Amino acid sequence: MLQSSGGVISGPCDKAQLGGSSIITTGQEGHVLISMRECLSIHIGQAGIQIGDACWELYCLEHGIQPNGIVLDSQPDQLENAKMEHTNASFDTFFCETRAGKHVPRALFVDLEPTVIDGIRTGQRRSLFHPEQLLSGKEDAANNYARGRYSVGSKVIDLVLERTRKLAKQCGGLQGFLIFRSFGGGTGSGFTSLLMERLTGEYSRKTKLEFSVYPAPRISTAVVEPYNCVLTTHSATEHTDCTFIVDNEAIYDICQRKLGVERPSYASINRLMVQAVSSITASLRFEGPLNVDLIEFQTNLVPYPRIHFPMTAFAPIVSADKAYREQFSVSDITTACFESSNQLVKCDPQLGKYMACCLLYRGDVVPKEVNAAIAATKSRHSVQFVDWCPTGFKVGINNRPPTVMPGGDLAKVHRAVCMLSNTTAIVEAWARLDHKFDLMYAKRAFLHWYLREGMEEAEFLEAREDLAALERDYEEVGQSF
Ligand SMILES: Nc1nc2c(ncn2[C@@H]2O[C@H](COP(=O)(O)OP(=O)(O)OP(=O)(O)O)[C@@H](O)[C@H]2O)c(=O)[nH]1
Ligand SMILES: [Mg+2]
Repeated sequence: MLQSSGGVISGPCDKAQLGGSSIITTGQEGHVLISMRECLSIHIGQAGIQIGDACWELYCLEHGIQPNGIVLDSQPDQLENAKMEHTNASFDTFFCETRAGKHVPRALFVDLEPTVIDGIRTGQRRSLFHPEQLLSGKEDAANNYARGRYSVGSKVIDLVLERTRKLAKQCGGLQGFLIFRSFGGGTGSGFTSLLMERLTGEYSRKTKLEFSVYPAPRISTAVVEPYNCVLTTHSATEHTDCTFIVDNEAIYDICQRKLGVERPSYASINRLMVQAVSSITASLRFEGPLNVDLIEFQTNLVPYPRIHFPMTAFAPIVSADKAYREQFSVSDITTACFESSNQLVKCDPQLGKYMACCLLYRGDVVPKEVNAAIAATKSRHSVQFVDWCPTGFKVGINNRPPTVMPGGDLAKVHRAVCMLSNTTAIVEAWARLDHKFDLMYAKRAFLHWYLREGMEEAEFLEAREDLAALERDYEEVGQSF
């Protein structure tokens, strides 16, 4: 375990200024000593759990950890990443090592019903987790926020908190929580809202970041998803520091158009999503050039507490059969991030203004090329920043190229980038949802299901007003002086 008092940086480390962007680089043998900053991942409901499964599959591949939790260092040729990670314990932020040398994810899987978690219990990574990390109840929330939060959810919340405490106790310096869920499911929306409130009560100083699946009409399973989404956004917004929205519709289209998957399954969608999740969390799991911890993301991306929904884009997205024909330069992948076809949320960035931009590169990338790519981007008219914000790009480089999952749709590439940008364009996603909410609510359609579980109509009105205020907040930050 790398431990030092207060996060001392030692070793050959230089900080290069790139016209408004800062890059910290470390020499090949250099060490950036950090105090232990563990992250707990909580995967809630079907979407949260299935994305979680893909996520831990990828993390294990990246760190050379086998599905049984043992590091693959006895056969270093088998996995190139295992070799790289051999002397590197940074992934202890995400994995807890037992005395027997097994690496157990610092994660909790929670669902109100058993079938999805049973898939993990019997799946390929069944021995990766301790049984206490996989928590399921008997009946789900039936797509109903009120059941997830009040009637059904309230019966399991104490057990979930108890298991969370147990995991938190295994941490030397818990940094925060990463929450994975859908906005539209009853458990994902309702139970998550309840949990976030309780986590704030118990861990008020810890960061909470969310990866939340935005409902897509083509893929969504219930007509009431806009209700659930508005209700959970209202109640969870003040308990979340940053929410990365992943839009199933956007990713479905990417899988079809760019990866040639005719009818993308959740597995295909999740595999693409977790590449972005992996890039976002890479600096927390790998020792190296730029250690952007959760707080640093937040500081750069969130100018006001409520304006905390960055847009994610990823490049290159290229299918496995094109692996050896196409290679992409730093300039190519940087440019691609500003195109809507590489965004994980459906909205038009040209209609909005940027407040912040983080570029997280992986693989064969040098600062000079990044500098040139950013300069070219800034000169383009289509990329507009708000008046009050310097056009600063925060850049991170992780020298390890992205890892592809066996049997996945993505090609192995030498370099990739994930862009996190706070743009006013994302308000489009809220407006779309609010409109759908209004259509149903005008007729009070499906409301009785919620009232029957003890909710009051006032909560609907309050939530909808809050979302209207959020739309106005975004308009305001985009206005010129
Ligand atoms: N990306 C992705 N989306 C999913 C997945 N599973 C479900 N969804 C989406 O999530 C929403 C439904 O929520 P679920 O996560 O299934 O619901 P839940 O949280 O289990 O809640 P209940 O089943 O109502 O108790 C829909 O918009 C689905 O399209 C998945 O594996 N990946
Ligand atoms: Mg479910």
